[in-house]
Amino acid sequence: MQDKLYINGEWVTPDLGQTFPVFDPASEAQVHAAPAGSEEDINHAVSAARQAFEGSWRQTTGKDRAALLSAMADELEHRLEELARLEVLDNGKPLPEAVWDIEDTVGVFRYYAELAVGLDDQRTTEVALPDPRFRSVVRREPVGVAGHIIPWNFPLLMAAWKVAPAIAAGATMVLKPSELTPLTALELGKVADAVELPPGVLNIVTGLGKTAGAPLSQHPGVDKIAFTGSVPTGAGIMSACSRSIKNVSLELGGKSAFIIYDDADIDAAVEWILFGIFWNQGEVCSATSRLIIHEAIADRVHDRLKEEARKITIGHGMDEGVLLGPLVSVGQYEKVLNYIEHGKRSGLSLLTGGQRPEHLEKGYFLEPTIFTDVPETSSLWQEEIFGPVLCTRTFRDEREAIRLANNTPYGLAAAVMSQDPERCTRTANALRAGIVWVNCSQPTFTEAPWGGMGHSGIGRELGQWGLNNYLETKQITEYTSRKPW
Ligand code: TXE
Repeated sequence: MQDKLYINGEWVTPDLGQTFPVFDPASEAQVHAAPAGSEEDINHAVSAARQAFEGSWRQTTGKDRAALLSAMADELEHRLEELARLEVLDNGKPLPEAVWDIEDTVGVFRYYAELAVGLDDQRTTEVALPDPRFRSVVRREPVGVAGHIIPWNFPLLMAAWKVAPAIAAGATMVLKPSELTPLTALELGKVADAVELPPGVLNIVTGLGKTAGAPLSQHPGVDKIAFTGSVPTGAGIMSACSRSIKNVSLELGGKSAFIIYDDADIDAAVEWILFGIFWNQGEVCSATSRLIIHEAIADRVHDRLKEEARKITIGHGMDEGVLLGPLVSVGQYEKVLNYIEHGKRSGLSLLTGGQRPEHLEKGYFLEPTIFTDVPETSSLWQEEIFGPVLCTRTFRDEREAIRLANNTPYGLAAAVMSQDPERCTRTANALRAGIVWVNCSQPTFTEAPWGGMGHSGIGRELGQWGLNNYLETKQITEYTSRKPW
């Protein structure tokens, strides 16, 4: 495990020599003292990124950067098992899910390697003008120095969603991982070393939000901030970015709805519903945490959900067969428990769960929890809980289902299930969400845009959209006529 920051291609001790503790959420034991970067370290990292950006990195072709991205993908793939285990130790998630994360991370690096090659051909495109005396071309140039502030629910994958497209575009960057899960992000520094990524292109400063994240978002030498995390922190970052008019993209929380119509295949729906809320402990921004069920099938769906939720194996992420690990931290555990207690105190009907599993005395474990008939005004219905807690309500007709689904400030994702394709399309078109899943929930493809509306954020990651986050658009217009203007 790394105990130094990665700045300008070197492993350096934090300026103040401080550390912060990293815990295994399954045992509650401290497993590492990670380097705590401060404003001075951020300044150092931003200057290294600026110097790299102004230097030979600027002259690299997409093909050059693609070779580096592919080499990073190979290196990550080579260390897949080790990185997945580190992710389990740090975040708590079950090992098979950590393996998916690292496989996806490898895929993201490979995908942006392809897009980087394509960029060489598309760097300059012609614009058709109505006046033949002029010729105009559009050049796509790297944004400059990017700041990446990322969360703890998919530690390495969230880093990859930002780092890979930024490298593809030719930007340089400072990555600030979450203080709850800094371990795998620091390993990216080792990957950069192994493939000889030029110094300063990727800098990694671990540390706390206030003392490392805030100086990064406020730094006037940073051209772009890409953030994934909570709404309040995102709002603060946006306001910090406004001071030096930085380009900003935000992927914030969600309270995504899952609508199930009366003609849906109930067995298939139950599987997707459980996966949509309980994978990764429900610590997923797109978790379909509000279930909106047609009243005619509500009893059947509830019975099946209760039966299946109780079969979910809870335990240490490294144990065979475990599907639900601990929540990431004591803070997150208390937050989720407070919502559950509030639900119980306010008389909500608890279908299943709602407490620590009896067989687990230590660790931030919780049973899969389902509240039914939750009022629209309840904080459990309106606010992001970010844990294994599902809230359900019934509806009578399509209009009511859509109104219920759209009635929160968020707009990240939504799911709809029905065997009627027209109804699915009508519903998908009417939902205010950046991602709509039809007859499924949660599948995420590197090629497709990811991001939300309303309080769920600004901009899109992944696919071509993710690359665009790190590109500026410049028009060059030339007067080509010999006649005087
Ligand atoms: O988030 P923060 P937290 C939601 C989820 C969760 C809640 C709180 O509901 O319960 O947020 O989690 C950095 N300037 N999501 O407290 O604070 C911080 O160090 C700059 C949804 O962990 O948003 C970390 O690197 N940076 C989400 C990152 O911001 C600051 C995933 C995220 O932390 C900062 C995670 C500051 N002032 C939580 N303060 C999703 N959209 O997937 C903190 N940070």
